[in-house]
Amino acid sequence: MSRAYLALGSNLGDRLAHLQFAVDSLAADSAVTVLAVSRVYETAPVGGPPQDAYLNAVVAVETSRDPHDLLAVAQRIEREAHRVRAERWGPRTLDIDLLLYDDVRLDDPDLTLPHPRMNERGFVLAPLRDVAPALIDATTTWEGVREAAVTLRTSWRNSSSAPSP
Ligand code: A4P
Ligand code: MG
Repeated sequence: MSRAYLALGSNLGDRLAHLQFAVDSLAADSAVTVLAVSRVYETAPVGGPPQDAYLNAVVAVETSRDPHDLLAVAQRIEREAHRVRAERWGPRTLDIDLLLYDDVRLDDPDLTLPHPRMNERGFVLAPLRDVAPALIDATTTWEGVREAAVTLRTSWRNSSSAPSP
């Protein structure tokens, strides 16, 4: 079993519903157990064209899938959320990035680990700190990142650690 951290982002449509869909879909995968879900942050867009604010969160999982397989699951969930890839860093219903996977370092064309831009991005580091406080300095603050007044539910229904009904 491996431990991985995934970043969720949405700035189109019902942003919270898209993040919730991502958490529920990850939990529904029989090879993925959701261990923790961060708070939700409302964040100013970084890069790309002028666009609306994002909601961002991070999910910690345990998984028997290898990194490429986990990325494939993330991309399937993005497609199910009707994500349209129009332009890089453009607005999206749902973005799911793989931040960390154990101590794996990878530089494949389709998968870089750790995520190459995570350390410069408050919208990733603030929620990552919620679920992995040992990784990030407790005193750091980031401009354009604020806690949103909403939370994500954790669905254990279909995960392998689901309590018996
Ligand atoms: N890829 C390589 N490594 C990874 C990885 N570790 N995790 C490849 C996920 N994907 C990885 O991604 C492009 C390609 O990256 C994929 O084909 C995959 O094989 P994409 O999701 O199709 O496109 P993208 O998300 O537009 O590009 P990218 O480079 O992932 O953008 P970022 O860096 O994710 O930035 N501002 C705020 N406030 N909040 C946000 O969430 N997100 C972005 C997107 C920009 N600004 C933002 C936010
Ligand atoms: Mg992405």
